[in-house]
Amino acid sequence: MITFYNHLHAQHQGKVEMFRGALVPCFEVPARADHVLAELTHRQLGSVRQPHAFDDAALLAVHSQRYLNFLATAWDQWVALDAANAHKDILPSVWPTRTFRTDIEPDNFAAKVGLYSYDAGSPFTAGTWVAARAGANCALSAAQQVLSGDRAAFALSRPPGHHAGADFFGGYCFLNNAALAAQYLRDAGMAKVAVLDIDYHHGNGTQAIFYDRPDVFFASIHGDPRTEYPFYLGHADETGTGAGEGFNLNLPLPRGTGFHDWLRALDTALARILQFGAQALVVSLGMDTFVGDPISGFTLDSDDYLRVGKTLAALGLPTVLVFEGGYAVAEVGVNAVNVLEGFLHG
Ligand code: OKP
Ligand code: ZN
Repeated sequence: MITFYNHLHAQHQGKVEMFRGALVPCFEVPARADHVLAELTHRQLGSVRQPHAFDDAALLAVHSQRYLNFLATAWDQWVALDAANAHKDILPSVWPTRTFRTDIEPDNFAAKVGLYSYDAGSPFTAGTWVAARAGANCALSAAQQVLSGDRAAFALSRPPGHHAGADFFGGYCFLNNAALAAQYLRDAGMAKVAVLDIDYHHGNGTQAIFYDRPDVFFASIHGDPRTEYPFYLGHADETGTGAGEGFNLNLPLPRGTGFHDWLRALDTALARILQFGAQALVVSLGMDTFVGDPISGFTLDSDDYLRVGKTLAALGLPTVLVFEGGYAVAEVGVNAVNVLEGFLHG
């Protein structure tokens, strides 16, 4: 299996995120991807390549023009406010909630940041745009590889993507890599594509992007949003809207859920994906379901990921795997590569 590795990922390196009234060190750190790359290389699970370049049209197929303009210019706007800002990350502090307008982009920079975001935990840094863009290219390259006939491909990138919507960032995510891959497969002529999100956190961005569409089925297994981030989306009664009604499946599970119950949810999701008639599968591969994850609440262990990979492969679909969360840094490499090994040799 070919891996497209985001060689520019370390340019996105947030310093702090807001947590309980204090700025604490970021959980989403460059070492995460380094560990996966090291384990992949060690176990020789296929070649590692740099992503191909894609033009803006591939991004515009998912994201809005004004959001992409903002991402591309945010850092320069920030430093133009005050040269000393070059040493600090951008973090939002004001947002348009219910009753506010979002159709007018404010001139004020802080107001712009808030318009395009939804939490104070996702620092935007000097290299965020460059890194996120190269990451999107990894997902698109993996999709292209599968279109050319490969059974599967892996996009090894950070920052992650599944919380990013068409026009907002949040949850450490800026460009929705999985959605970009799925849309790329659609635009290349695959009529039905499924996105399966097995990160601990609900993929609210991906769900929102495809919520009114019958051509991309979205299924997600995640911590119950009543207690788990992103809190405001991911309930079982969200089944799609309009033409997309019936093409969204949420399987929230309580904090503390173990592999047995998690695997039953996976079987449910995979059965629905088969019933849908998907021609290709995009997996949002979050490794934060691991028992040792510092910000999550499921209890999968490292060996369980071999079985996860084997189960995904049994679906028999061309598969794009996209790296998402996973914050037990020392173990994230073994866990992610176990999924790949289970997929290939399970
Ligand atoms: C991103 B992905 C921890 C706060 C958690 C956001 C979590 C984003 C997870 N102090 N903040 O889905 O792994
Ligand atoms: Zn997550």
